[in-house]
Amino acid sequence: MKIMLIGPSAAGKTTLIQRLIDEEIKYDKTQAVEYIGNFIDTPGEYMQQRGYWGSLTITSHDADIIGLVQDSSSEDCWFSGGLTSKFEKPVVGVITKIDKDDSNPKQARSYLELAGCTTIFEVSSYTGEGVEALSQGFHDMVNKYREENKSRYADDYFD
Ligand SMILES: Nc1nc2c(ncn2[C@@H]2O[C@H](COP(=O)(O)OP(=O)(O)OP(=O)(O)O)[C@@H](O)[C@H]2O)c(=O)[nH]1
Ligand SMILES: [Mg+2]
Repeated sequence: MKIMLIGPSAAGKTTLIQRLIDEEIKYDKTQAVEYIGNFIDTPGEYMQQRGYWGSLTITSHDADIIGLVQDSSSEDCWFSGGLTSKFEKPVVGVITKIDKDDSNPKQARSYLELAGCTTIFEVSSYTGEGVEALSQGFHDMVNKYREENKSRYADDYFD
């Protein structure tokens, strides 16, 4: 199973992956698309700069599920309305940094809903809150998608 995270720079994608795979949490700027275990990490600039969109789209075909990552302490929204329809895989919304004093999960949720996310998780990679539920959510959605779309893919596609 491959989970691809997309979101602006500093949204917390890499830190979330570190938490999900139980690695030491340390800042490590993502410089290129990186495959880390079951995850595909992407640099925020790839969604913030139009010219890189093609790369994200192509890589998304390698993923079973896409996570749009929104920092709950940021007022900026980089997701265009209806963005989820651009991907042919399930897309979930992920709200990060809910431990912060200036966290505003409600606003973050409204951004992700406008982007088209119907399933949204709230997490803190620092405290671990919500991370287990997110992990389970990824699994459940991928399994459902596989079951529903079996006939569209070769037998070994999801191996
Ligand atoms: N308080 C708090 N800070 C966080 C959390 N997650 C990430 N951060 C901090 O936010 C900053 C950016 O995190 P990254 O995970 O590197 O963000 P990114 O989305 O991978 O950024 P790019 O690689 O530039 O695309 C770092 O300083 C993290 O320590 C969180 O859950 N809580
Ligand atoms: Mg990163």
